Amino acid sequence: MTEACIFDLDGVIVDTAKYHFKAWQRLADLLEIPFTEEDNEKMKGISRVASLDRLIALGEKTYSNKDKEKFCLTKNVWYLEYVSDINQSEVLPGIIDFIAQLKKKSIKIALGSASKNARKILSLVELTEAFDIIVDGNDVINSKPDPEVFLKGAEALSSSPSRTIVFEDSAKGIDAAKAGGFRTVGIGQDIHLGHADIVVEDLRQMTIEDLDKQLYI
Ligand code: B16
Ligand code: MG
Repeated sequence: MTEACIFDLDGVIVDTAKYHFKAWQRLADLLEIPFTEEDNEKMKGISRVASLDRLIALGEKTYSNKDKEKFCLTKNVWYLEYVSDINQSEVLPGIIDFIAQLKKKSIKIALGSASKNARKILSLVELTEAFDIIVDGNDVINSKPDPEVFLKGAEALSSSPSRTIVFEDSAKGIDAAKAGGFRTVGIGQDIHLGHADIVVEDLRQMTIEDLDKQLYI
């Protein structure tokens, strides 16, 4: 039934969401802006620039464009420092086996990430070759919750959104996939992802047959 699967990167394929949080937390501390894990949850899936705007709004501060550019650059330097020596052990549970299942069934696979570092991260965890198509933050104009990143992926794979599953760990990512007419699987907690078609903790024990049964009723 499923023609293709599109995976988000940070928080779905790789456990890098925690490093984005760590880097934003460090910037928030520097700017003396109160920032919690709950605030970070709302920044998941959105672009670097949009995330910074959100952080600044939390602190009720205003900065020049030049300063904002500098803050984005600094956050990214810290993020890259945190991920510099990650390896396949940071790939999230069940992902490698689930991708193998899809390959066996000749179901096409795309990456749909807001991150401009996506290709670097995939290379560090040795998963670049697993994807038929990679669409990331460098390839889109509109960031999630706009569906552009997923629609581009589906178009490149020649799959119809209604027969394509999007796997996402962020509420904004689920919004984006739904806006594009995709089937959605939330990876994480129901409290944040309750609007997805299905929510699971991770992809351990998951089969594509199970998903087909649950998603196409
Ligand atoms: P970068 P995803 C998103 O990746 C992250 O969830 C989000 O926290 C981050 O700010 C965004 O990428 C931009 O990332 O600064 O590396 O370009 O979850 O869509 O794979
Ligand atoms: Mg994510």
